[in-house]
Amino acid sequence: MASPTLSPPRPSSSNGAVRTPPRTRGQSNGAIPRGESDSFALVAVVSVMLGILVGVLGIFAIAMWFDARGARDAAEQAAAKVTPAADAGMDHSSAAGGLASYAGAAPRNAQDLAAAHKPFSAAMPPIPKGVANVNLVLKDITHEIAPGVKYSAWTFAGGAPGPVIHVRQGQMVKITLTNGGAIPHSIDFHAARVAPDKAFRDVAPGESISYTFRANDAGVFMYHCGTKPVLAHIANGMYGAIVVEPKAGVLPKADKDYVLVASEWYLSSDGLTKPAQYNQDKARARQPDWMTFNGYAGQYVTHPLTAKPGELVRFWVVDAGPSLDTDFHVVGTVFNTAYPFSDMNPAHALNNVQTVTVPAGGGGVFDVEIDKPGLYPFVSHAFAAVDTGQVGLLKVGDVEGTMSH
Ligand SMILES: [Cu+2]
Repeated sequence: MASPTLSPPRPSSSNGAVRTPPRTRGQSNGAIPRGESDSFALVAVVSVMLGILVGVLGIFAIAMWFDARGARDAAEQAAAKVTPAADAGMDHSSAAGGLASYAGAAPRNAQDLAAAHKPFSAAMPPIPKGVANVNLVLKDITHEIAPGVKYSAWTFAGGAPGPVIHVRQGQMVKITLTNGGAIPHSIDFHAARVAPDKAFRDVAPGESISYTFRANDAGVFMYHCGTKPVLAHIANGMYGAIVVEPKAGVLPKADKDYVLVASEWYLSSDGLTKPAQYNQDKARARQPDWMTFNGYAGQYVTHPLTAKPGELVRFWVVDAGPSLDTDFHVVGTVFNTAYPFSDMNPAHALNNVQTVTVPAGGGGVFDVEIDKPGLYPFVSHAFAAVDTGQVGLLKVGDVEGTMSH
């Protein structure tokens, strides 16, 4: 946990001290002439008075330092008081201002760890038949967000993001959330038109909630925990995507469908030796340490998504936030078709555009067809996001090597 460095005031004696002139040695056998003896007396008096002054100032300085410490302690205690007792897994010590960045922290064997990491599957799962039964068990886990960087997360079904859900427009969806965590949680589906005070209500640890909705709105939607403080629950990993595929024939058939969930991570420590926790100050200041697609920095750089030349690749992108937008862009090409805000009406689509914003809490769908074999980075073109991990590669054709951006 980062605590502010309060350096005590420098002792007043270290600056502004008056130097006494170097004592001149008596030239004749140690006897001091009268005039000189007077001036030595004066210097002695001034020195004593300065000594007293320095002492008094020193006492003041120490008193002020204790005062500052007392004020800081009081602020921390006050911050602790407004923190709900149920906030296990959060670090509030940063209430005194810990915005130190742990972006890019990595162990020596980071490359090996990245290679050994099993990437979150971006491939679209099949559509279940009949009612889509979605059973999510919430678990508190240690989640790796970058090579060797661990985080104490709260996750739907054991991962951040939670599982990708795929249904067809008009299909019934039955959600069941079982709370296997330590504090209350809930589940809010953006694809649902339901009374949130009932369907999205808090579930106590050990209990379950169930509700159904008909997925009449096509697109890619966020789901997330909506328990207060929502900022913390989303930042701790409680989100995922549901794809509501438009009715057959509305969209051209894609050869590859990939789902990406963008998110930010706000860390209390570098997470290398022990799992980091949520840092409230950074989350409020929107200063993430890491940003990811599907919960792990740069995982599709090491393990690229693939396509053959000329295939239609469709990206279904949700930005889980909690607070920053994703400016989706594929380097080296132009979106043939973009469905901003995941409005899937083809008449509203954009053609031949370079970068499209996916807002926090929203979605967007992007079609690309790439003829030339190569490695095409996909990014949030707000480049601080790339710098902190929100980048992957689409490998078109059978090409070698890698490319980082
Ligand atoms: Cu929650």
